[in-house]
Amino acid sequence: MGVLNITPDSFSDGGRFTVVETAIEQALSMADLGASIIDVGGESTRPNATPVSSKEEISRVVPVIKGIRSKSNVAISIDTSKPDVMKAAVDEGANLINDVYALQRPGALEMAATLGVPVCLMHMQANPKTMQDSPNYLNVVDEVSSFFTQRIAACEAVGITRDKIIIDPGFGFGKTLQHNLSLLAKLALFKRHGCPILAGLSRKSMIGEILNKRVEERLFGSVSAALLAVINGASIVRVHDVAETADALKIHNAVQGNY
Ligand code: 7PM
Repeated sequence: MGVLNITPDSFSDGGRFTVVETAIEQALSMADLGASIIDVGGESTRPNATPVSSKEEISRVVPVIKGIRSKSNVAISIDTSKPDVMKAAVDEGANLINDVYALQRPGALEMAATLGVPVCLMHMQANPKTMQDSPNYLNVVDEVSSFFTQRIAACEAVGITRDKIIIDPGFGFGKTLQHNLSLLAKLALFKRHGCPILAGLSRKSMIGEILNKRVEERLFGSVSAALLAVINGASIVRVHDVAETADALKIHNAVQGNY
């Protein structure tokens, strides 16, 4: 899964046409380099990011989803927590809902059920503003696992069957470095839920902390972490550096007998 952020600040220019055209090109390039899913997001999850209305979020993502869909059959994931953004995106051809709130915002669960596409349920402690203030768990693996049990049950209660659910421990979302390392080390335990596991580690501060490197220096750490996640049971890795990660995973696949 390749990350595509469509926030005006994520492109140097800022003119709408340029933003949309650049985003579409970037998506097609990631697909070309080996991404099978493009994760399109119109609102930043950054702690101090200004909140975006659903109207604004739709106006950012819809032209990009339209453009990708008109030129490619690559799977598109919509990174949102808002029901009306989910609908607008799926109506334009998005194939998956990626929600860092795990469908806990009002109306999200029902909308996802109505739209009938697969969903990614990510674990987060607290919210993006406060999550890194004082992450606290008795046992992070157990607590994240019971969260999945609860959210999968909530999904099933509205008719989202388990075969449409992907689970994600939410690296960096209300977790210290030690919490993140425990989750990565024990990732295989989440297989008991019977859902594919998604892992997003790309360029995250846990890698920066271990290596003492700035975000633009985290490529090798990110590729290593993605490979480890796959070895430990992840089916999908959410990454910025598609070509480099694809190389690492091709080596893994070859060793697994798929060369
Ligand atoms: C600030 C904070 C900027 C967090 C960017 C981020 C994930 C995700 C993100 C993830 C799933 C980032 C994150 N991370 N969706 N969206 N899993 N499912 O580093 O780990 O990309 S945003």
